[in-house]
Amino acid sequence: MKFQLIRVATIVAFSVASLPAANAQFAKPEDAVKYRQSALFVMGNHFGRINAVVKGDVPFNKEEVIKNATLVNTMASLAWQGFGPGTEGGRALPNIWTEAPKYKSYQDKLQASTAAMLVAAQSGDLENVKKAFAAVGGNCKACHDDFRKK
Ligand code: ASC
Repeated sequence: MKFQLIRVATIVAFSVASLPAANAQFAKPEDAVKYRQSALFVMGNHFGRINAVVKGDVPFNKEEVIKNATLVNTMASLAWQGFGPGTEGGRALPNIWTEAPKYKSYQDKLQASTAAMLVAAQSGDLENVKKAFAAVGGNCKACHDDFRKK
C-alpha cells in the first residue's frame, strides 16, 4: 500500500512537471520579455522595409516583398508566446493580462492581416500590397494605443 502510494505520487509529480506550463519555454520572466521584444523588433524592421516600397523610396521587387511579408507574418505568430502569465514588464500595459480575450482578438486581427499582406505580395500587384500594408499598420497602431505604454 505504501509503495503503491509512493508510486502514484511519483507518477503525478512527473506528470505535473512535464505539463506545458505557460512559461515552460522561458527560464525566467525577463527572457519572455526579451523574446517578445525581439520578435516585435524583427517584425517592425521587416514591416519598415515594406513601408519603404509602399512610400516609393525603394523599387517594388516582388520577391523581396514576399520575403519581408513572410517574416512579418511569422513574427506576428510568435510574439504572443512571450506574454505568458507573470511576465509583466517592458512596455506591456497590465490590461494585456486583465483583458486577455480582447488582447487575443487584437493578435488574431493582426495575424489575419499579415497573412493577407503575404497573399497581396504574392499577387505581385503593388496596389494590393499598399492596401494590405495599411491594414496591418492600422492593427499595429490599434494594439499599441490600447496595450502599450506611451
Ligand atoms: C511600424 C512599426 C510599428 C508600426 C506602427 C503602425 O513600422 O515599427 O510599430 O509600424 O507604427 O502604426
